[in-house]
Amino acid sequence: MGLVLLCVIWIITFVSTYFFIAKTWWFPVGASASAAALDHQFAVTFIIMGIIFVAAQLALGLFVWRYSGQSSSTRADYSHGNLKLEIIWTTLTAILFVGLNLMGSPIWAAERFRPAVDGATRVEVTGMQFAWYFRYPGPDGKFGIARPELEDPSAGGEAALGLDPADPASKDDVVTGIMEVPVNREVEVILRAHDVIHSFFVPSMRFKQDAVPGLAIHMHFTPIETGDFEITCAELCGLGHYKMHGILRVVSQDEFDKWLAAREAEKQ
Ligand SMILES: [Cu+2]
Repeated sequence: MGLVLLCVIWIITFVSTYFFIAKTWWFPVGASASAAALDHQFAVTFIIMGIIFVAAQLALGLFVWRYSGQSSSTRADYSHGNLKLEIIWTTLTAILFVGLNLMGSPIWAAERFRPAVDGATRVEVTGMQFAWYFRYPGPDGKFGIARPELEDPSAGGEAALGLDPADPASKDDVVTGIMEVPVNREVEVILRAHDVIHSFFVPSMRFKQDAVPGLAIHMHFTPIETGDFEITCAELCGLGHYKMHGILRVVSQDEFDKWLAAREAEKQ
């Protein structure tokens, strides 16, 4: 019986480890400036944790097998544990977790605590059951005032965001259903939520942040590849959560300027 259990434990360990090593279900190719550093941090964490996981499972299988043959008449020893061992593994675990956190925190913090550079493309992203809306400030560079009492999600577009038509700064604001940005230029994302908590997730950009009602969360990333990338909502936000996705289209600066000018012209 012990040998059977050992085989089962080891087979589960090796099969599950294989899928991670073979990268069977893995990230899409990283298309932002911070993707390489994030992937490296992820790989380091995974390798360290993988080694510990495999070692622990191998030992578990061995112990199951080694001590399974004892007859039930053998008197069991009571062990109070080993204080020295407990101190050692608790310390090692603490060093590992705090160490990994310290290694990763500069990458994490850079997208949040450093303000976006001057000249970044500013896009206000609003999560709403069950769609994403993107707002650009227009030629004046200023977002118009949006009033909660004017928000009308069923109307879509500008009305959904509650743009105040009386505010001159809102006249040139452009609201779109896809997020278009120029390549190789920082994108400042201003995240808002209309109703419940959503999570703005762009796997290819390695970019993920909750959108919280009542907050305007500023973050930034720099796309380094052109193309269409999927945006999903990574926070269960209601019945239509599964269909809450969008497109991030990264294009050349020229193409972006033309696209934005065309949206601006449509408004007039
Ligand atoms: Cu959502």
